[in-house]
Amino acid sequence: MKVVALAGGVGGAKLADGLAHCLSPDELTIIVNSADDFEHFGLHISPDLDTVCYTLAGIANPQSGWGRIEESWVTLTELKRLEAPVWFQLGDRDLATHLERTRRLREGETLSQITAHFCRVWGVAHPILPMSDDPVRTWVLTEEGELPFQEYFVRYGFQPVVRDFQFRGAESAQPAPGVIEALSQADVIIFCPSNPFVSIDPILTITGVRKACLQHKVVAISPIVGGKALKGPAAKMFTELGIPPSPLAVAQHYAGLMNSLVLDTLDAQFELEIQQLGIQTLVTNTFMNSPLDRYNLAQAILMAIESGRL
Ligand code: FO1
Repeated sequence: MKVVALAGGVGGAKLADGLAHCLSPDELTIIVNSADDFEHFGLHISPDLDTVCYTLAGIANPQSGWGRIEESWVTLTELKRLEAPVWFQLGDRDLATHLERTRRLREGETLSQITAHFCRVWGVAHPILPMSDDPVRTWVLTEEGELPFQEYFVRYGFQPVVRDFQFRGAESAQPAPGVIEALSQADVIIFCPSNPFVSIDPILTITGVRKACLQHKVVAISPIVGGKALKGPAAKMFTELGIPPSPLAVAQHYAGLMNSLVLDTLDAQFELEIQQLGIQTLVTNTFMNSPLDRYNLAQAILMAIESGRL
């Protein structure tokens, strides 16, 4: 079975890792949001790409889910002494990634070429593609004004109340090499349990991606469980946009695009209402607290797809 997974940050990376333990590199391609990318200290930082790559390489920080395991913070400590802007925490090992990515970009390599090279070095066999090699940047329109995504998310701890989102540059951004090819060959496209507004939607704005989704079976995993986001501000965003956060809200967000939704056992009461929208459902444990949880969830989803339940 050929699977394409669309993924954003930590939740997406965990399911992508589970899928990578069930499917061969020929069977699974992971397309990652690059609209969270930004420049800091003159370095090009690709948080979602790094989170997915580090996770599949087994070198992600298991506590935070982002950044590196066995990280040291010498540079950040010295930067703090120099009164530099240290609101975005860059560890020493992680810094090597950003330094080398930035150097290669300046030499003319593309983000997807650099990602492929890093994956080779880190021993990641499954193809991980940025959604685009062109710059797309998420801006969050809040009650306090418009903010670049990482300022909203990290600097202000996603406290400002959101009104809308913009993916600047998306209109002219081309899909990265391999993105449309992978989507067109997919038996199923999986929307990982990533933030619908700022992780999956930016990928869907890239030319050809939404159209490919409309032509294929799409299975989404709800990132909202028990009215809360598994991680990050997804539930808060739904609430601030006037929508009670639930798997039903996720189903309605992806309406017309998605055939099936996987929801947590804690939310089983929403199953009927979601099915009444013409969406197939799978109710299972979606918490991924261990690598075994990731594998079990991926396996349950793939088995349900193979048996025609999803
Ligand atoms: N998230 C934080 O909440 N605080 C940080 O200081 C932070 C640093 C960071 C450094 C490298 C990296 O790849 C990711 C980092 N993240 C941090 C996570 C990241 O900004 C967000 O999780 C994603 O952009 C949202 O998907």
